[in-house]
Amino acid sequence: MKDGQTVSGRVERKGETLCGVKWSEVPDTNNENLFSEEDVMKKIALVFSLIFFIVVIIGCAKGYEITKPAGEYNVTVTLDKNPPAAGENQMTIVVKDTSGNAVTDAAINVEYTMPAMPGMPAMHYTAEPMVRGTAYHTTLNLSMSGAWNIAVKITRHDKTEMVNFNVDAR
Ligand SMILES: [Cu+2]
Repeated sequence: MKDGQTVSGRVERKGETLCGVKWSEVPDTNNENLFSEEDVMKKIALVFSLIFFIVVIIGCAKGYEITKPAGEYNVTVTLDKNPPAAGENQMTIVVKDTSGNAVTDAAINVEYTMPAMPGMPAMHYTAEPMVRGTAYHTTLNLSMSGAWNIAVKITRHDKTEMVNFNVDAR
């Protein structure tokens, strides 16, 4: 079968990749009974649920991720939900020095704020991630959906650097 050829509603896209997963890794469900209408419907449903499943896995595994420089550091922040959600979000912070080595002896402070909105005062929370392995971990509890500013302050050797970013919580 050639790329792009359609068989009973199923488009073959072998070799194409989505976030590193090859379409050809979707199990081939073709067999001799391809042309029974009921079987075709079942196969289409199976293929679509497999694709959906793979996309969901990729989405969950990736989460939200942002990398920014802060002074001499390169900081990667990940949240387990993408988009971040109202409620608890697991946050991981990796701080790398100019040589690319993980920095594990910094004191990290996270401030997350939502500016005042009509009928709602500004909200301000802090978290203090703890180091485990080569990353710092904490939980952000976003009290409502909407735009949040997240500031990650990295203090080490009496010097503080900061990374700032915005998320739109759902
Ligand atoms: Cu608000």
